[in-house]
Amino acid sequence: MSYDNLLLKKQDNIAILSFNRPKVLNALNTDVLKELDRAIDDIEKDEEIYVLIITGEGKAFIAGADISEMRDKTAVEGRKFGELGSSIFRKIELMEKPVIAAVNGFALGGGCELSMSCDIRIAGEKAKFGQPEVGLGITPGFAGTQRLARLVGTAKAKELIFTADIIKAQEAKEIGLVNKVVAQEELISEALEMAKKIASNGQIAVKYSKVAINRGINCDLDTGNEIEKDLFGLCFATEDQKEGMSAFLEKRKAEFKNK
Ligand code: CO8
Repeated sequence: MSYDNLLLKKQDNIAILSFNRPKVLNALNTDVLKELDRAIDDIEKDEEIYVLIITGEGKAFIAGADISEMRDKTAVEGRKFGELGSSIFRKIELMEKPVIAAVNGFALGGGCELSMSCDIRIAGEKAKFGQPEVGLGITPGFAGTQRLARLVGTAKAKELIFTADIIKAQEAKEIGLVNKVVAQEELISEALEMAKKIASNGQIAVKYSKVAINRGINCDLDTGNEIEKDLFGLCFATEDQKEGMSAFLEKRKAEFKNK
């Protein structure tokens, strides 16, 4: 697992993946996106990793797709680039493992879009969010129109996208774009604390809960309830369910084996 533009650290059952092109504020070009795709596959396959944290080196999380690469693209190339980013971000959203974005600085354009494909966003107090694409003469292209509208509602998404406004972490929290805002120097420790809490639970149950939410949110309530009931029932086929409930009744800490 070695990468040119990414750093991957593992501790306990948690992986921290950092974008590492600080000179260009971690802008996403084709090479970085392809490497990200490979890293996500590597992390998903690694059974020792339960939770993934994504962050950026330097003052930015990601300041967007790489404008110097995009400027001269044709329509066909532009669409292909959009497809590449969108498919990788969808892969992140559908990972079996929970993903936390630890947003350390600028999360603009493709950076905001990447953060929205993660399950949870924790922002440092200096983080800034926005979809400034219309100022460059393009629409958001890595599913920003879709995920922002689903997260904050169509009216706020339209305001942010049409004005290209960049908002501070606290406002991002107020509109429901981020889960919490923490002191800048405590960002990674706060993300790790949440990741450890998630990692201490039954991982099959965490995975099924993620599937139920992701699938159910795109269905009517009755279909969503059916999905939940099936996954709830399946939990009773796991050793973790017996262990979790026995531990409660025996007043001890559960030792999950993720089986
Ligand atoms: N692409 C390429 N280079 C970038 C980018 C970027 N997105 N952002 C910053 N950089 C580079 C700068 O050019 C600069 O390079 P150099 O030192 O060689 O001049 C370096 O990073 C440092 O940046 P600044 O000097 O500008 O740093 P500041 O602190 O003054 O400003 C900002 C920080 C406000 C973040 C500023 O850099 C900025 O506005 N960046 C661009 C933000 C932006 O518009 N992002 C959206 C890009 S479009 C996009 O993401 C669309 C995604 C979907 C595409 C689908 C296509 C089909």
